Amino acid sequence: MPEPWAAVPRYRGTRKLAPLHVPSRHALFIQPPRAVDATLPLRIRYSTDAAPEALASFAYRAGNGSSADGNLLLSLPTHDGAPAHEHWQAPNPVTRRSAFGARIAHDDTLLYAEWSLDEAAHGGIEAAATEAYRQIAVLLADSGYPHPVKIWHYLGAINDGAGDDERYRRFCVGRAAALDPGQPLPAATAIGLQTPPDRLTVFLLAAKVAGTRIENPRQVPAYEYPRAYGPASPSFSRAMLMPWGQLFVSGTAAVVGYETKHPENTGAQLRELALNLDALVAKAEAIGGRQLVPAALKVYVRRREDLAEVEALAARLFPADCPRLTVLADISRADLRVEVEALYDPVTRA
Ligand code: 3EB
Repeated sequence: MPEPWAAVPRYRGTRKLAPLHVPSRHALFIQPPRAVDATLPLRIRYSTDAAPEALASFAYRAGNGSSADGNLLLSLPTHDGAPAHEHWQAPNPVTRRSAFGARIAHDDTLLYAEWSLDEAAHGGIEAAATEAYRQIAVLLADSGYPHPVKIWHYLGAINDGAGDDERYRRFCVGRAAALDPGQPLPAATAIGLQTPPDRLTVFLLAAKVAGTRIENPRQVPAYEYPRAYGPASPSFSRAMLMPWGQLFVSGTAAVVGYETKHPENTGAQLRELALNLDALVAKAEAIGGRQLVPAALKVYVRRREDLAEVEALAARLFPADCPRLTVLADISRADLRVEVEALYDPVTRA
């Protein structure tokens, strides 16, 4: 039996990216020339070394435990198995402290906060999510950075449990319980560590100024997903466009409308989510009036056996000069095999 995605036509090096209905604007040949503005409030870099001066740093490797170098360790193996670091760099000096139950770092524009909650000590994933969001609410109210830009959530065994007992769905219930109905929702990523349930890791990027929430014209807003996807719909917006022009894109998967597309075809899911990114970015460009280019992409792949395929396809779909990290991870919906989160920069005009 050929692998299911073997049926997907390959890109032949012609000017069209088969088999998308429209060629992805991420393809190299339609990228505008890159002009990176070093004064942007956040730059994301992937490297093999630590960066102690960064606003935030994450270490990616397999296994549990904490990172020896002060970075937050995320138990996500990289696509080639080599340890990797992600750095969020701010243009100005960073101040660090512990407050609101979190490790905090901030400069004049952005605040980063990081929580690690022991699930068992809080009475399970649902209660831990509620507690995390209570602490986030206090931080937003009292820190001087009142506007959430994006929130990341990492938990083990995310798809364990049947139906409404699935751990991701319980997480969504716990999160929703701590939010006021109608509250504007930030961008988000929710990802499963391929480890046993242990700690809920949450990190928050908050700003002094408010962004504009962007929804995807190809997707039903996640906070309006039908009941079949869980007792509480996922509380996030598809992207947040900041006044300085950067676009923070939520974890984006092959969800069209509210349904998963190509549940058996990893390559087709990656192509479909690239179309979702295209549509979302086009909407943000129309609203913001500035052209956007991808500045950092993180690719989450569920199945180890798909890593090589996804890496090869991602290399064709996304510009070669955009930093990209591919890691092995579980995705919040059991039938999703791949998800991409991204930061886009505004194109600076010469
Ligand atoms: C989706 O489109 C994919 O629960 O915070 C992506 C990003 C997803 C964030 C979240 C979930 C979350 O529904 C899943």
